[in-house]
Amino acid sequence: MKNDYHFAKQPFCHESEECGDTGVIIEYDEHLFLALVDALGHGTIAANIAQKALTYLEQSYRERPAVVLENLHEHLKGTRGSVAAVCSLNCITGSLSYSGIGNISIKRFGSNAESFVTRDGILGYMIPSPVEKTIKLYAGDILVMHSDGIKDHIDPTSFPNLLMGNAKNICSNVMTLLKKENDDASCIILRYDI
Ligand SMILES: [Mn+2]
Repeated sequence: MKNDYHFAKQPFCHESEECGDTGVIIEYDEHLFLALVDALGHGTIAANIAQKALTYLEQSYRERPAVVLENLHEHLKGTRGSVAAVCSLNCITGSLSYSGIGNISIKRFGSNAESFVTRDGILGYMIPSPVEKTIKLYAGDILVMHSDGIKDHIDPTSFPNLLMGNAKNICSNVMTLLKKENDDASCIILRYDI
């Protein structure tokens, strides 16, 4: 088992500014927990919500994705709220469970190019019951999770080298080539291998 993953975030104005996007990747037993959060708005208030979410996620990585989102919703009540995507991967079998609330993307490239559907809502404010689905990743698949600060249409044919190289390279390509001008941006890349 050798997985390659990377997380990057960038505030929309200046490098030094606080970011309302955040993410975490935690490896445990034979599993990988990946979560991405985009707090509403930007600047200090959003960064504080993102930090609050991160603190929760760092303690909850063993839970199933839908449960994580339900609990994160409770945890963020009283704040402006956030959207989030959560994945849990069994690194041995390639079984990937995912759940998402709000405008945040989970995509797979490789054996099959597809975008996974998240449900509308704002964690901390109002959400439907999170739906959790499970798919299978195959060796060579690339999982891309990104906030809406990244252009939604990732077309590898317009950027032939976009998904080339290791996870860190891909993450850097996505942040450089697809970042929008007017929002915080974040991205998690996982290259699945067995
Ligand atoms: Mn955003």
